[in-house]
Amino acid sequence: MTDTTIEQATAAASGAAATEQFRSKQRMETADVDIKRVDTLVTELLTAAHDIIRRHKVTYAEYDALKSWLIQVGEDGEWPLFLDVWLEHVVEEVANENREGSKGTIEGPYYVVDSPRLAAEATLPMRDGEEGTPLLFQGQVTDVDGSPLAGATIEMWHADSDGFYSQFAPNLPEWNLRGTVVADDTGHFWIHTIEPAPYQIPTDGACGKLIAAAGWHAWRPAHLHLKVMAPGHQRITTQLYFKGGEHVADDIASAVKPELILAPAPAVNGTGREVTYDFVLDKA
Ligand code: MBD
Ligand code: FE
Repeated sequence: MTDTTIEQATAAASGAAATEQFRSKQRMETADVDIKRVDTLVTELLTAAHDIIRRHKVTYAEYDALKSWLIQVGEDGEWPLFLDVWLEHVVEEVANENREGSKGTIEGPYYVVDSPRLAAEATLPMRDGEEGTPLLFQGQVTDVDGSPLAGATIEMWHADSDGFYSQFAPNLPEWNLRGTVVADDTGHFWIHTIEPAPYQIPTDGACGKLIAAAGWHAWRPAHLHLKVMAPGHQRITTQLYFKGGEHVADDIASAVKPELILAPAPAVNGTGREVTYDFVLDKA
């Protein structure tokens, strides 16, 4: 544990960075949602809230607690965190329900576009002596017919061994544990990194306050984030977890699927562990 990093990492700082990232990469279609859809969706959402208020006889004290909490979510910049932890998993489920290829899961708030491009066999950018068990993550990208996808790209980003993401916590190199690996002519890749730690939602912000107030836990299991793409194919956004890891069975973000759990073995060459995982992309 690096104490200075923990002392200086605040909910408001990572929230502000996540809000900034979201604005810069906003999916274009969000700009123009059909008027009928807005009417239907917002009316149904409000009607559901009205039903809950009546059914549970919500008091003014509870209404005011909600109001001040919502204000704090905005002030802490925690809307990306809140939405990605508690809603995104269902959006992802609906978006990808007809996919035949590899499973995906949520993107979360900490993706950054344009990470450094790396060769098919590469080590993610990391500090000298980066803490954590070395991990070789290797595999092949194919289409649903099994044809190799030459030149596919595998973007990987993940937390360090303290559970911190570069660009969202202080004192980390800009691209620490982030890279875009270009697969070889047969779609193969070999990514050397370290195993991340579980991620704890900041306890000092609005989301942490909700978790404490509701008596929940604040943890996501250790995970690798990935985006895999190839020309003419649908991009997969996914995460991979580690068998037997803490909170694999009770992820606060509900983003674990059985197909996404890795079981690394001791490395054949060198130290640490290694695992093979292949990606199957649907045609676009
Ligand atoms: C994360 O690291 C993450 O992946 C998600 C989905 C939400 C919060 C933190
Ligand atoms: Fe994450």
